[in-house]
Amino acid sequence: MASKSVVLSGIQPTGTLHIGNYFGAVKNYVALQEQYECFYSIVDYHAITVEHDPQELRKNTIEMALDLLACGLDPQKCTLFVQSQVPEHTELSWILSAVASYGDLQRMTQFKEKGEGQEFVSCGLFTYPVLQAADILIYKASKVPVGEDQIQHIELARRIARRFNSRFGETFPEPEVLLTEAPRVMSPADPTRKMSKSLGPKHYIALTEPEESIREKIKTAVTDIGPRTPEKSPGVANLFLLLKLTAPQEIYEQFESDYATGTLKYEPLKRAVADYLVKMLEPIRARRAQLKESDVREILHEGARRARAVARQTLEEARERIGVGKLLP
Ligand code: AQP
Repeated sequence: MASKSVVLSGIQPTGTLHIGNYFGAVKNYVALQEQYECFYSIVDYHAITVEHDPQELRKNTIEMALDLLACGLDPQKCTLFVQSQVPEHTELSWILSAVASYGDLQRMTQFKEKGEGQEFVSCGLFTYPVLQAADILIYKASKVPVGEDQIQHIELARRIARRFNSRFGETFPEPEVLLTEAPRVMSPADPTRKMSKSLGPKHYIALTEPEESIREKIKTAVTDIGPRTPEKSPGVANLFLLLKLTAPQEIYEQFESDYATGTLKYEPLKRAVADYLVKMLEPIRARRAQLKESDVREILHEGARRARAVARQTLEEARERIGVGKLLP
């Protein structure tokens, strides 16, 4: 029997999951575990490339696992683990840094955005995409479910794999990006920018956010700034996207038709978006409330054990290929 294709994705424990992360990536994680060999990593070593609080990081790592399990990750169907528990990632990252181009890293927009205006920019923030390539390639993953903002990093991982393979022999598959129908959910407060935690609380809606706060953020979401045009403004398009993702199709179509005929009022649109979003989040919150932290720690421990068994083999192969294998037979 042919073995299943491997899927890998990572998520940073930098706070709570927001609906951008959910619709852009995590929803896909849940669907893919039914079909593929999936490795999902809470990438704590990525989170230390910007200033962080060690206590918060420890807490957020467990919180992120709780969020992911509440969203529907099933430890019987996928391997969920914390990146730093599989130190093979960082060793492979060093090996890959020898075939990663400095020029390519300089072109990474996320590095430019996160480093811009900062007094101190760490070397880790610059080399972060190489560790990300190692996260993927160490499982020989061929599919990577991510949001649109990560496409450039996955393309870099492909180039790194290609260069390694051409210098040292075929070792890594070139991973491809898997996008959802919502690869870029925008901020309600500034719909020209992606929903993101680092912009501040107005700019994201957390999965665990209280209902009133969700309703308030949708109610005050930016819509049209100028006169209404046939093409939706970014804010209106974002509200329609959220409605499409959460409401029954006929409801969505009704609002679309009202928009097309120029009869749409934003107030009922926003009310519908908030209602369906709150409804969609209910089972996730309910599952999260049932989860026990001690069980989650066990799941992560077992996940790291399984991930390590695979990662160790690939690392050994890469070491052999570059000429730093075992000294004794
Ligand atoms: N707005 C988004 N729309 C769609 N997908 C998104 N992702 C992030 N934001 C959006 C996807 O979520 C996954 C996890 O991303 P991450 O671990 O890189 O989280 P993040 O980028 O730190 O989340 P934030 O809130 O967006 O953080 P900052 O503010 O630091 O940039 C990835 O697959 C990502 O593409």
